[in-house]
Amino acid sequence: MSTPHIALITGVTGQDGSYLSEFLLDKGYEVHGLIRRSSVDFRERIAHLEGKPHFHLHYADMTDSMSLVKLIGMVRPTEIYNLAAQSHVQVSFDAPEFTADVDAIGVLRILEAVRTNHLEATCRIYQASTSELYGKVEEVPQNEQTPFHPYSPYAVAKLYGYWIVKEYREAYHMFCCSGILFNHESERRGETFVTRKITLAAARIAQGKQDCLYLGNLDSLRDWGYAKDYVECMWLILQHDKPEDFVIATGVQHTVREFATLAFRYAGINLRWEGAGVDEKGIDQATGKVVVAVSPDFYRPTDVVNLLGDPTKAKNELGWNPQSTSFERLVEIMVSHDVRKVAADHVAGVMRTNLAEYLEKGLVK
Ligand code: NAP
Ligand code: G4F
Repeated sequence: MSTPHIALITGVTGQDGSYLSEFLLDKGYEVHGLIRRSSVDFRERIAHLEGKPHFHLHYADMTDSMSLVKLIGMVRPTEIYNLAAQSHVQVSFDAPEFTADVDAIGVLRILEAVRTNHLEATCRIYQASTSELYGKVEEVPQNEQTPFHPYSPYAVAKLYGYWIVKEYREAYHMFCCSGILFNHESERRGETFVTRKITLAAARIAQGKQDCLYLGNLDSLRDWGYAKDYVECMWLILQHDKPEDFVIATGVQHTVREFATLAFRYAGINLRWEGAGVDEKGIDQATGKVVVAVSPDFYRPTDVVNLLGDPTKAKNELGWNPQSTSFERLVEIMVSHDVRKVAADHVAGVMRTNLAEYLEKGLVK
């Protein structure tokens, strides 16, 4: 009988954790997810998986070593996907210590929990690393050899995670790897990341439920891919014959302004841009109304403005296709989802959280 595939996913309730759970269940894995205690039991992204016989959830926390040691000892995973993180860059300026605890020391806790349970030889570990490591970029595009220059408390914490994984690989011969993933988005993306903030606002504005969308740096360039495509790569990295780090990206770059222009177009609004800097406005060509404006509240103390990944290594060595979902298709998927969601919320008379209003007033970053 072949060895059973047992995966432990930290961050299972997040965007990537939910897609990865689906992907691994389809492959026949026994999937265990780490969840943390919260005052509201709201696990929207994985609700459809709960109750499935091969899907199990366990309470623990990335800031609590003992809970991790116990959980890993009980599950005895053959693969760990460490996706848990305080993943919002702007929030990391407000909560830098918590970000470091989860995103840096949390990685160390996972590695040590594997060693404590003597699973080094049987458990492969994937670490959710990030293009934010390139930060104030030293070259464009960025590949596995590009020097790092982290440019936020989040990126500095993630840099520790990257290096400690490399250290444990060399010191203890563990199969642990970092996927250096560029931005990947979806209809499950958190609502305060720029893409989802835009697609939800475009849907609401088109349906008369919001007047204006406030954004920060419109010139920022990102290499945006589809999250569903990226979780396949996490798995491929752990199936590779040797433990290595990989850049995962599409190799195509767009500005925040371009994303907004396309999202509004898919929602039925053609934008014209006028002005510059904080005075720039996106105007609905049909009505002349300002529907996008800039608010300095969304500027960051230091911002990463030129991310473009070179996925050649992943393409050649893992056989991964970086272009399976185009930028245009990604925006279309997100907008059409949010147009339906906003309409359904209205029909059902659902009182949404005040997030939309807060976002509009610039009270939530
Ligand atoms: P996400 O949606 O923000 O999900 C983060 C997950 O981490 C959630 O499940 C969250 O749980 C969990 N978490 C946070 N603090 C925790 C703690 N103390 N203990 C246990 N769990 C905790 O993030 P994502 O977009 O799926 O990204 C997944 C990973 O990839 C993250 O590490 C992120 O930094 C990294 N990454 C993401 C991208 C991207 O573009 N999406 C790119 C590169 C790297 P709750 O639901 O309880 O909050
Ligand atoms: O959507 P963002 O908040 O994503 P960011 O900072 O690139 O981080 C995401 O991707 C990383 C991979 O590179 C992950 F590691 C990380 O966990 C996260 O998933 O912002 C994208 C860009 C930034 O330059 C930001 O300044 O959009 C700019 N932006 C402009 N207006 C805005 C806004 N970002 C947000 N969140 N909200 C705005 O109103």
